[in-house]
Amino acid sequence: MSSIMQQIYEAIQSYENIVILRHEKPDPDALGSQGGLAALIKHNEPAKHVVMQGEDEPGLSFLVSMSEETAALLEKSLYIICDTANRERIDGSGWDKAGQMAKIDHHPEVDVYGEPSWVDTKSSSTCEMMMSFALWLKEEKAWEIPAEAARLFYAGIIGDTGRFQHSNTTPKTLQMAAEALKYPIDPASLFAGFYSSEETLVRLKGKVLSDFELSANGVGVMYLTQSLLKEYNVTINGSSALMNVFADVEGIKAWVFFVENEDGSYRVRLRSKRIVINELAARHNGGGHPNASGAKAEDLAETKAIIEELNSLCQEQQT
Ligand SMILES: [Mn+2]
Repeated sequence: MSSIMQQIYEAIQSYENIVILRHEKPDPDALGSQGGLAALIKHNEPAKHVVMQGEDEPGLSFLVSMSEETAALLEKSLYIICDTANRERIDGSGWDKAGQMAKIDHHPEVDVYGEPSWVDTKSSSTCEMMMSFALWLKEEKAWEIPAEAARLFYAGIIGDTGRFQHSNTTPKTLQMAAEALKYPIDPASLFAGFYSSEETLVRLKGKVLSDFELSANGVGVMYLTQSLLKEYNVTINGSSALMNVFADVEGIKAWVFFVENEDGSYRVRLRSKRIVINELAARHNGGGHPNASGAKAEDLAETKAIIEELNSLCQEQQT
């Protein structure tokens, strides 16, 4: 059997119409793998009709924009799905009617789909896989790597490794990033796009860092009241960017933001390092992941109850 890269190459060769999709609420790895692969194919196979589909992500518009045109002739199209573990999360339509559907991803395989399916959970990011695919195409098929593809693959690697800080960073990750950097991609402008924020948000961040409370059990608490949000001119949605600003304080196990709604109730944003918090969230009209959940509190009394429950969870687990 030929290598997985050869199989994906052959799939690309077999179709004139290629639609590239990724998961909903895209992050830099999703957009980078989608946009970079599109740039790579367009550059080397200019006769092919390549379409990127999905909702645009306003905060990441400096990376790539989706195609204006829609896909034609679904049954004669190859769909390539990037960075998406399960079909439920695919952002875009028509893939269920595609002539062929391929998967390229690094998440644990919760939903087996795609022919061929290239899943490498040891890769930091789908973009790391894409960069190695690009190098293989260069070596084996004499393809060129356009700078735009290298820029987008680099962006995805940065995104999923947190600038090479997370434990998913391997020697291969750094090698692929180094290969991308051989092209004129201006990483400084990428960093500016990722990490610059509005002044109002930076000022509120200062307020949060000075005012959050940390209990002896390792529970961090911050209230964002209506008056505070108005004073700092930050919206409820905008304030979600502050979720992790004190997550690195020594001794913290879980943390919560109570964001006051206009009617005096609260949005509850919960995070934890290890303890499981989604059951607590479910008891307060919410839910989510074991370490990242959301809930609702009717009033101040319910926020106090949540703080107490979090403290007992953290006290139970003294690790
Ligand atoms: Mn990813």
